[in-house]
Amino acid sequence: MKYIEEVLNRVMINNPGETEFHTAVREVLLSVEPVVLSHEKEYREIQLLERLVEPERIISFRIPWVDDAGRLHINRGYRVQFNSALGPYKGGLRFHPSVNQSILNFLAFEQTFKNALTGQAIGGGKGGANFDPKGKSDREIMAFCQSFMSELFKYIGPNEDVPAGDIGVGSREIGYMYGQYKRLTNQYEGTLTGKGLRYGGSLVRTEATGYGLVYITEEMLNAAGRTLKDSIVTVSGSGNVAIYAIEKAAAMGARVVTASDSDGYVYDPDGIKLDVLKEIKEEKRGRISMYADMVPSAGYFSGRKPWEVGCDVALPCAIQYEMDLDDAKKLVSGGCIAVAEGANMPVTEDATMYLQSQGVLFMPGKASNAGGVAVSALEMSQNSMRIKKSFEEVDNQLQLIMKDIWQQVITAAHDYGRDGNYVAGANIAGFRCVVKAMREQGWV
Ligand code: NDP
Ligand code: 2IT
Repeated sequence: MKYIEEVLNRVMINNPGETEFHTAVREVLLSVEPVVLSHEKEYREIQLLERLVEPERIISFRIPWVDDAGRLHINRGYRVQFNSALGPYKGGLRFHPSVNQSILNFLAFEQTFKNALTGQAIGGGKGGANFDPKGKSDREIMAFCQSFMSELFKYIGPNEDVPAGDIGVGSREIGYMYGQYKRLTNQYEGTLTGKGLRYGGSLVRTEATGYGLVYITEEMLNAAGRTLKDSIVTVSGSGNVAIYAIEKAAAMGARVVTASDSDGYVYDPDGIKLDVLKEIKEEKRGRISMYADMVPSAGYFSGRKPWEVGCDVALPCAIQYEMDLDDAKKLVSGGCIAVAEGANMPVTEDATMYLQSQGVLFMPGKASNAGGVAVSALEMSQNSMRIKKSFEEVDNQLQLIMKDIWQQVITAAHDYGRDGNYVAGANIAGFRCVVKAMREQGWV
């Protein structure tokens, strides 16, 4: 049996039922096959793939908290410290009812290669809880964040593990967790990123994932003789990534016609009005359906996804597996020429293969959404140096990082005879970087 198949089997046996994790490992290992084949003997001897797919540490803990009616609730919290070959564990915290070991293993595994692509000194990690922030009062969110941090603080630190936001965790939650971390440790240090601008946060961190996604999408389009200018763009989600992807795409001359949440999507043929979207989502914490109530040109489609709307470019920015094969077929018949993942693994495996087979340009999340964690790393270095960089400086660095990722992706794809396959390019480039560091650091 081939080495890769042996390792994949081992992952399935050691992590039963963890389908999201299995899928993520399979995608990476299959696309780095040419690299593995040329080093198979050495990798086997040092158990390189076996070590690569085994998280360095998994922490899980109980989170008791009291709601506004005085009732006690128990949730489960996690931190997966997957790989520290390139730096302290780095990655977001997700608060969502779907959170479980499989989803966090998949996200932390992906994060390891994404972080490598940024060129920054950060290893891979991810955490969170199966807590549903929807409908919770501000006090309940604070109580939950404080209880979560009362366990997590034991395992994190500026040179150890630096969490940030993800689904359900934005600046409010990071603020509450930072306050509790500081109270427990008596240290004012850069242990979380995405902090408020007056207490160690970096300019551009809020915008970074969405902006970075648009920067690399433009690179990919330009290489094919196209541009975002005058393109029709569909976006899913209406959270942090979606909002700033819409903002930057519109600034670059695209017309972004959709936004969504887990209840449905809005279609605004005149282009999504960002001030209205921000008011609904950032201030009122409301539902996307409110957009259609506030904007006469818009329609709301309950229980549906935006991929049925004809577009040039689609940017899925919500959650894993939100675009399946049927959606991909609709996109192709609607004229879509490019898909770039803002979310982590929003496009299913079969949908990805279909899009690629139809000649649709496809950029995987570990390359296209790396701008967020890249600016998190810039926040870490600003905290260490006790300096604050200007918006322009950080934005310029972000643009350079996204250009560099694009170059790494196309170069790796070319070197291994996979020109145009950006999934292979991103996986190979990230893999080579992590594996080189692991080899040089010995059997740990
Ligand atoms: P937010 O919590 O800010 O927003 C998430 C959005 O996705 C919400 O609009 C949410 O709607 C929607 N959503 C959730 N589940 C579904 C679903 N089943 N169908 C349709 N929409 C859904 O999260 P972020 O914007 O931070 O994260 C979005 C994605 O981007 C995630 O995959 C995350 O891992 C990834 N990412 C985030 C980064 C960051 O810096 N924040 C960096 C890199 C990647 P609802 O309110 O209904 O739940
Ligand atoms: O998926 C991701 O890259 C994030 N949620 C951001 C992680 C970070 O540490 O900024």
